[in-house]
Amino acid sequence: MKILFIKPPINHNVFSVTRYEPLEFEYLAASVPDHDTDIFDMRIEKDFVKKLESFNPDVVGITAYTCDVKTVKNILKEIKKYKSAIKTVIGGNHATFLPQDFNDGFVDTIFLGYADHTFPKYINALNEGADVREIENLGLPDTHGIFFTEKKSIPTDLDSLPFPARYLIEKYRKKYHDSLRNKIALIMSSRGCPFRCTFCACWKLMDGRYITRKIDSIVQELKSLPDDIDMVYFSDDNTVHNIKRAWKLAEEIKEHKIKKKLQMYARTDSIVKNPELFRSLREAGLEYLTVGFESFSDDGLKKLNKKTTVQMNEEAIHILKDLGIYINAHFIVNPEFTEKDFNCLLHYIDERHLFRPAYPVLTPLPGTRLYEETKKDHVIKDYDFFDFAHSILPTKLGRREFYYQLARLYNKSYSLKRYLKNMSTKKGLNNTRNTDGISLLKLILIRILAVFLYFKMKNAYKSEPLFYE
Ligand code: B12
Ligand code: SF4
Repeated sequence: MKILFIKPPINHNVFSVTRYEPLEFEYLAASVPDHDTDIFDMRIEKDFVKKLESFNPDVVGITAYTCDVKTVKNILKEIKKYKSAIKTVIGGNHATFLPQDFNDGFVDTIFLGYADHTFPKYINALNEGADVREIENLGLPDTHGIFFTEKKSIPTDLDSLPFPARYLIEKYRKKYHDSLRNKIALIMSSRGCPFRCTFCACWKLMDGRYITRKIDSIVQELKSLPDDIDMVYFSDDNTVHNIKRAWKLAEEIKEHKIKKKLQMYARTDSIVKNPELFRSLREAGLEYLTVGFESFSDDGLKKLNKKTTVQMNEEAIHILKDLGIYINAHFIVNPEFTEKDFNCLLHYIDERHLFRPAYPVLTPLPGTRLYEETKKDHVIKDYDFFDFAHSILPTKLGRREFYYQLARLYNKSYSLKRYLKNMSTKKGLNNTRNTDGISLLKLILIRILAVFLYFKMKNAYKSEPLFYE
């Protein structure tokens, strides 16, 4: 069978200076080696109808974050208009938690959860004319609604999965990069998370379990990456949860002399309890660590069920700064913020010399406890705005004031004045440690973009489909 995977274009609201490889499709393509597969990345190329004409697929698979749902539904409609015989299939986070959103006559099959085992079963069933209703974890839309096949736990053996079919994205390889334009590859080393944060549904995808790949297999995959890849991004929910394993990973990477810059996710409790592990990971190449600090107050952390404390966050910052690991610091902006809260957050990051902060607005993503608890209060229903820059929930401040404060927060965080101040403070293992790896040239570029972004964010209330004041 001929299978085409389509990565949708980036949502027009999302500001993104990065573009990462579509790992989900590389895994799915690898799961059906006997079939003819291709990937079409609409973040790079636009004309998918031309691709349909030239490739002539039997099956088209699409993925969708919540903020992409509207765009993806339009693409699916166009595909069916072009040729209704093409089987259209959808998967990913949104489809898993709100499959009913795809019951619109343009989708043949909805995949629920990780599909490494169900996708090949499905393709083989189609190929052989067998009944797909025998396959677990599918939603099959029909005129009466969606027929759900048996729900089964996702297999936990990640080592039996074939390596991602990276040869399919060779044509795009030069276009995948991080915000500093490092050529980047993604690697999945674990899945799931044992924590239960209220704003996150990632843990649900693995039914609350944390499963990992064997270190040998990760090392083999790292070794198989093209030489010109500068940076490897661990696309896990919680890369450093299993400490013993993380030690082994660091040791093996060093032993095998793998010279790539690494980027991972970690929680502050893992950092504080294991500073020496992070030294070892640093020696193995860990350059950027994404850390969900989430809040500057214990009360805020408690409400999010993060199970960390401000004290822990504080210690983690010191450890990482001392080790010279750049911190991608995430802080959630709560719609209940007052002007004082915005100021406290700014003060917090300033005092701690955090120079790569991101401020996602608390967003009730489908599948989260937050979504269930707030469903009736959403002031925006349009999925295009589930972009972490708009507030789906009512804001305590007026909408105009809320976005002004958010724009100001970003503007001040990345100001030239802060940069120069941080440059002149104590230097550790790394000369630019207090600017978290951002060079002056990079900052100037950020500042140019920031002018545009500042006004976009400040005026976000004007473009909202529903707002009140
Ligand atoms: C790495 C990552 C990124 C990377 C890029 C990933 C990429 N390929 O482009 C970066 C950091 C750039 C990123 C950006 C964003 N991300 Co992100 N990201 C992740 C993370 C941590 C891992 C994703 C991954 O690579 N997994 C490994 C692959 C192999 O698994 P997978 O994608 O889940 O695919 C499997 C199944 O879902 C299923 N499947 C998926 N699609 C399809 C399609 C078909 C046809 C089928 C059959 C099956 C199928 O089968 C696959 C194989 O088993 C997830 C967390 C998570 N647990 O999902 C968040 C996550 C997906 N991201 C999320 C979001 C919101 C974003 C942003 C929109 C945030 C923002 N506002 O900037 C941006 C989007 C930018 C863009 N459009 O490119 C949310 C999505 C939630 C939602 N309901 O929408 C998640 C779940 C995190 C969260 N906050 O909860 N992200
Ligand atoms: S936010 Fe992070 S720590 Fe919390 S449940 Fe999600 S992946 Fe786990």
